[in-house]
Amino acid sequence: MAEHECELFECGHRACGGCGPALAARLILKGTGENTIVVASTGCMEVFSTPYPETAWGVPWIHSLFENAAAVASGVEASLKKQGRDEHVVCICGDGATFDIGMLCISGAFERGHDITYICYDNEAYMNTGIQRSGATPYDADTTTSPAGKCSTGNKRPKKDLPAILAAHGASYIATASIAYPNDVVKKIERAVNTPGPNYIQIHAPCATGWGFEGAETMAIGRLAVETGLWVNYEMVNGEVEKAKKIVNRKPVEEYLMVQKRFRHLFRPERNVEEIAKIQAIADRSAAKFGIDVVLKKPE
Ligand SMILES: Cc1ncc(C[n+]2csc(CCOP(=O)(O)OP(=O)(O)O)c2C)c(N)n1
Ligand SMILES: [Mg+2]
Repeated sequence: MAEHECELFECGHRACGGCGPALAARLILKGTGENTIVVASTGCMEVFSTPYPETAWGVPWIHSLFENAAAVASGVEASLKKQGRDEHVVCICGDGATFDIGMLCISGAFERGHDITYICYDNEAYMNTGIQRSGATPYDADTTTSPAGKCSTGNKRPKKDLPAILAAHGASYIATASIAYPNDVVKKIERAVNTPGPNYIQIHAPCATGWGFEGAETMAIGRLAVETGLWVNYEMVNGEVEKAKKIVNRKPVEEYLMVQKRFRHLFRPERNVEEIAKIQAIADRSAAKFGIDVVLKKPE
């Protein structure tokens, strides 16, 4: 069967309704095609897609530890090269595995220059173990290890800039994407696996359970992240930003924050004007950095 005609990531798995990462997996395999070997770290996606003896994966799939997917992929790639084989080697890992515990192995794999594509599905916390914060958790998000309450407004640290860290490793192609823009995800994955060298893709993948919204809203929440500038879709080639998705009349961050329980404390018991302004400033800085704003005057 020709590539893209069948689903390489099958339905019938055990993800929550409206799971952003499950959609990411489907889109990733549409981009890689069937000539692919997946290395997956421990996390939600591993758990919901491979309950023994079943699997949702229509391509060879290896489960690594939480921390060493990039090292396992390095070995797979080296072995394939020695055998003269040409499968794409792709890591698909959560943000905890990527931003925190797997950093050492990722750094080593990128520094050694393995021909792998490392993909992080970014649901912005350790969801599988009960919504603990990670280095990808955004400022002020309520998680079980950054609880909002009388003394705290949630996660106090900014989201780590992992694309910049991997650009500093000399990665040839880096892109951010969102499941709310499916064709863009597929195109970027295709480009990454067909670009030699270690490449990195980070996919924004909203989590209904961890962020606190109805499963039917996943796409709308994903779009709001982009439309407010809190998530920017861009591509970097050899360390330089080549393209960033422009946003016409960027929306205020409230529109994204107020529809998720993880930010509910910013609106109750009363609006926390100061904290919302800090989050607006994060979006404004990033919009200016990537030059995404297009301001059109509304007709009088
Ligand atoms: C060394 C080690 N520490 C902790 C764990 C427990 N653990 C399993 S999955 C996970 C969180 C995964 O988070 P992330 O990578 O963001 O994936 P998600 O579950 O959000 O999809 C943790 C802490 C483990 N398996 N191994
Ligand atoms: Mg996660």
